[in-house]
Amino acid sequence: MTKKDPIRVAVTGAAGNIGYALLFRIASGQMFGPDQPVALNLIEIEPGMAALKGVTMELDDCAFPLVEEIVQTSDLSVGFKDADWALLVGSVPRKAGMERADLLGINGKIFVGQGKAINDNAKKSCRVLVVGNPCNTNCLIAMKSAPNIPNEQFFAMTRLDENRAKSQLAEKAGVKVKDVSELCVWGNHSPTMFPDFYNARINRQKATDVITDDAWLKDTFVPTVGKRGAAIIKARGASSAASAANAVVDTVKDLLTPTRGGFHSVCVISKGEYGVQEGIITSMPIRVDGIGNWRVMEGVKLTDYAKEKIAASNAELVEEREVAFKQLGLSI
Ligand code: NAX
Repeated sequence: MTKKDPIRVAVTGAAGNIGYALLFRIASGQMFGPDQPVALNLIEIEPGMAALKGVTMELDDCAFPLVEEIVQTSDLSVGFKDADWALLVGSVPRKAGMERADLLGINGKIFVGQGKAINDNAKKSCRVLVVGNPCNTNCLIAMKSAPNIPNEQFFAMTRLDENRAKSQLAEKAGVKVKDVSELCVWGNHSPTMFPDFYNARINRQKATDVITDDAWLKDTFVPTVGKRGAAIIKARGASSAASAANAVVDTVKDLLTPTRGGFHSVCVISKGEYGVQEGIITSMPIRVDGIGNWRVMEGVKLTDYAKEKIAASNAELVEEREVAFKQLGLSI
C-alpha cells in the first residue's frame, strides 16, 4: 500500500482549553481516519508559547504514529504555511465592561490578519473552520480577507449546538441520542440560534409527535440549547472544551464524508437560501455529496414560528457584520 501524504492542520489557540482537548483527537486519527498521517501547525500568541511547548511535549509523549511533524509558532505565515485545514479556535474573550462592538472590532482585526495569512500561505484548497467567537462574523471577516480562497471553503461551527439540542430532545423523549436526527440549528452561534424541533425526527417520527408539549419545546428546549454554554460555565467554572473539540471533529469529519440520511448544521456563506440575507455566514442544513462537495439541503419546510426565529437570528448577524465592517473598513 502506498503511504498517504500528511494532511497539514493549522490550529490557532492551540494551548487553550479547546486546543488541549482537540489536538490529541486530531493526532490520534479521530478526525481524518486511522491511516491518514497528519502534520500539526500549532499557532499561539506570544504569551501562550510556553504553555504550547508543554502541550507539544505531551503530544510527543503520546507517540502517535500518525503525527509526522509538529510546528509551534506565533508567526502566522509559518503557522498557515501549506495548510490543508485551518481550525481557527483562538480569539479574545469578552471581558467585564467590554461592549459587544468592542469585541467585534478586537476579534475582527485578528481575523483580518489570519484571513490574509491563510490567503498568502495556505494551500488554495485550504478549508477554514472558525470556532473562536463571535464565530460567524469572525469567519466572514477571515473570508473577506482571503480573496484567493473560495468562499465555499469557509465554515463556522454550530455543531456543538446541534449535538446539545439532540441530547436535550433525547432526554425529554426517553430515547437514545442516536435516535434523534435531522436537527438543524439555524442562524447565529449565539443565544438567538434556532434549533428546529419541527423538522427533527425521533426514531424517524416527527419529534413534535413524540414530544407533544409545545410549551416545553418553545419555552424550555430552545432557550436551554441557546444558553447551554453559559450553564456549562456556571457548573464547571470553565467553558465547554471537550464537547467543543468533539464538535470540531464531527464538523470536519462530516464535511469530508458523503452525508447519509439527513444533514448537519454548519455555518456557511448564504446565497439567499430560505430567504436568508445574502453574504452572511449563517447556520443551515448541509449535505455533502459523493465527491465531497457540500450544498445547502433544499426543501426543508419551515413553520412561521421557525421563520420568525431564524429571521431574528440572521438580523443579528447582519447587524454584527455592519458593526464589525465599519470598524475594519471592509465593504459588504
Ligand atoms: P481559551 O481562552 O482557553 O483559549 C484560547 C487560546 O487562544 C489561548 O491559549 C490564547 O492564548 C489563544 N489566542 C488568543 N488570541 C489568539 C490569536 N490571535 N492567535 C492565536 N491564538 C490566540 O479559550 P477556549 O475555551 O479554548 O475557547 C476558544 C474560543 O472558542 C473562544 O472564543 C470561545 O468563545 C469559542 N467557543 C466556540 C464554540 C462554538 O460552538 N463555536 C463553543 C465553545 C467555545 O465557547
